[in-house]
Amino acid sequence: MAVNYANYLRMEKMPLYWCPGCGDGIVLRAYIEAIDELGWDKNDCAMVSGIGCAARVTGYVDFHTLHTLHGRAIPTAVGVKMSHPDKHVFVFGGDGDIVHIGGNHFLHACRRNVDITVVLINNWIYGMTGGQHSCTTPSSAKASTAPRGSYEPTIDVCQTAIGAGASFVARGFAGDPIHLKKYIKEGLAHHGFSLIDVFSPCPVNFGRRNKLGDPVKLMEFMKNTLVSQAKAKRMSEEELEGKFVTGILHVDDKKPELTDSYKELVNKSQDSSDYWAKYVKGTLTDKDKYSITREELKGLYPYDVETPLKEWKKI
Ligand SMILES: Cc1ncc(C[n+]2csc(CCOP(=O)(O)OP(=O)(O)O)c2C)c(N)n1
Ligand code: SF4
Ligand SMILES: [Mg+2]
Repeated sequence: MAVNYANYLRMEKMPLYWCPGCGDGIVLRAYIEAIDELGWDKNDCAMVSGIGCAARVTGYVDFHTLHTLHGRAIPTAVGVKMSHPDKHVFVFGGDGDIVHIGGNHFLHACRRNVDITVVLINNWIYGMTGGQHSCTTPSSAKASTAPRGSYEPTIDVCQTAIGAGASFVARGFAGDPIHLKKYIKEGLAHHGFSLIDVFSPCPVNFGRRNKLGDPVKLMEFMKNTLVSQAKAKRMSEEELEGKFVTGILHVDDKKPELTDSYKELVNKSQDSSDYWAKYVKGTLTDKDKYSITREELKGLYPYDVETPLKEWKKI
């Protein structure tokens, strides 16, 4: 059945801010189609973004949305998910936002395996602010902060995510929206931290400065940096140098998910009658406080500094 895109968009906010030839709209379309195929109620969905061209998306989609600070979309989304574990929570953002300034938060969300989906629009540049280089800018490509070409090595976002503990990692391309939709859909359905790294052109602040021609030529240029998993298997390490592999690169269904682990901890605490359980439930009496043992105090210290410190003197 045809997708009713208007159902997922705030039509009163149109036209979109993005430049002609920008990949952001293609990624958004694939995203909406993935949600539509999953049949999720948009009122059960929350999208969080930071700042940047890609991050502008939270103004346009008709989910619950939060347009936060540059680099801070992920921790905000983690907070939303921890307090609403039954809802679908996702992050949309650029390479600068998610992995450059936001790199620290990115690593810890991967490690914690919290059930959010991050769609990273990787256009190799800080688009919104005029083309400064980011950690994904290809070596020797020009940027406003690298007029003679960047001399820094680049980061492979997917390998970084896998190394940090993400349980679903895929790479797609705005020039291949059919596969992109599939990766996004599988990432959304996955229970755990999912990342979809999407190579997407910024003809204005990357293509133009690097004299790559019109948006179609930039698409072709990006495509030539990508290889499918099947093809990569037949290539040597030397041939793979400077290439990025597309497809679903990693899935781990066994790793515990953070909101589940937290729920388990809360349930255990609720069932118990020890000092900490009473503290959490607010049923701690003065008698409990005065009878705390040194061993219990040691166990509690990292969580509750004030009360045990006061009680320490009374033991
Ligand atoms: C703390 C902070 N530092 C810097 C900025 C300025 N700033 C806004 S967007 C942006 C870069 C965005 O690049 P990216 O995340 O790759 O998104 P794109 O515009 O390429 O989609 C920067 C540096 C800011 N808003 N806040
Ligand atoms: S500056 Fe680049 S990333 Fe931003 S809207 Fe224009 S083409 Fe897209
Ligand atoms: Mg960018």
